[in-house]
Amino acid sequence: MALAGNANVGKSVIFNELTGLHQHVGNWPGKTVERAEGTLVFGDYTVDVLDLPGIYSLSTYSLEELVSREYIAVEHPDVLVNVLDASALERNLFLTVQLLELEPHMVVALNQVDIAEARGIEIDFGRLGELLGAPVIPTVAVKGFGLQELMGQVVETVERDAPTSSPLVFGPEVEGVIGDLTGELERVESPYPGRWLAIKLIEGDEETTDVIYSKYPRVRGGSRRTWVYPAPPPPGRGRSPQRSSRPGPAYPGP
Ligand SMILES: Nc1nc2c(ncn2[C@@H]2O[C@H](COP(=O)(O)OP(=O)(O)OP(=O)(O)O)[C@@H](O)[C@H]2O)c(=O)[nH]1
Ligand SMILES: [Mg+2]
Repeated sequence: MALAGNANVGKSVIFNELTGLHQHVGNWPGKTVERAEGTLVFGDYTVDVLDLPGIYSLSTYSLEELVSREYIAVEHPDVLVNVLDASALERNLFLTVQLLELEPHMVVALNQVDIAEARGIEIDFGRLGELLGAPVIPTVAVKGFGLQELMGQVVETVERDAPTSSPLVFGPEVEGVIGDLTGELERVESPYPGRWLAIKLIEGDEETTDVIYSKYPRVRGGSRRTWVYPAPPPPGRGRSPQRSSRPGPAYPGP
């Protein structure tokens, strides 16, 4: 299983609580990003746990984002545990929606519910789980609260071979464009879901447009409408210097 989420949500506390001394910390191959892996025994299972770097989106503005999205798309962890800060749900769910687009087997750890409660925030986690199409387990990692339940849900997800979580559905106009593009992308060999590639092309995601248009110019030429607008970087977030001088991707890219 892999732990993914924003920075400071409690991923490493959960990782440490689960794996204790059975850890190995190194770097991702060829990258300056830390890779922490560990194991725990839960019931009949020995579970490998990977603590992914804290990220806010799955664009490729940082090495951390690139490492995370390639890992999830290419290595397909049996279960992706998305750790959320319950006291800042709206901000945290921005990443959740993007993770769902990679169509993983997802379980949500709704962490820091103690802080949320102290601020008077009540979350209907059952309803949240229904809306996301993924089980949501409330946790207070620093007290170890909810972690047994979390692991129970992780194991259950594997045992019943649960269907992968589904991406959220956009409005009809956007869905129409995604549908057209996904059709064009059918022949594209990629570890990423076709729908994900379509969304990234619409967003003007640099990594995806570079790879797809150089290898498959037909996708650009064959489409009935023009829908790829070069997306400017979000304000204050230029491309990181690390990113432009990074060695080739560990994976072949989309
Ligand atoms: N009150 C409270 N504090 C928590 C909880 N979980 C984690 N924390 C605190 O939140 C802070 C961040 O926890 P980390 O585990 O380092 O967060 P992280 O997600 O690994 O952060 P990055 O490695 O930067 O991505 C620490 O000070 C923890 O003690 C929780 O459930 N309740
Ligand atoms: Mg951490």
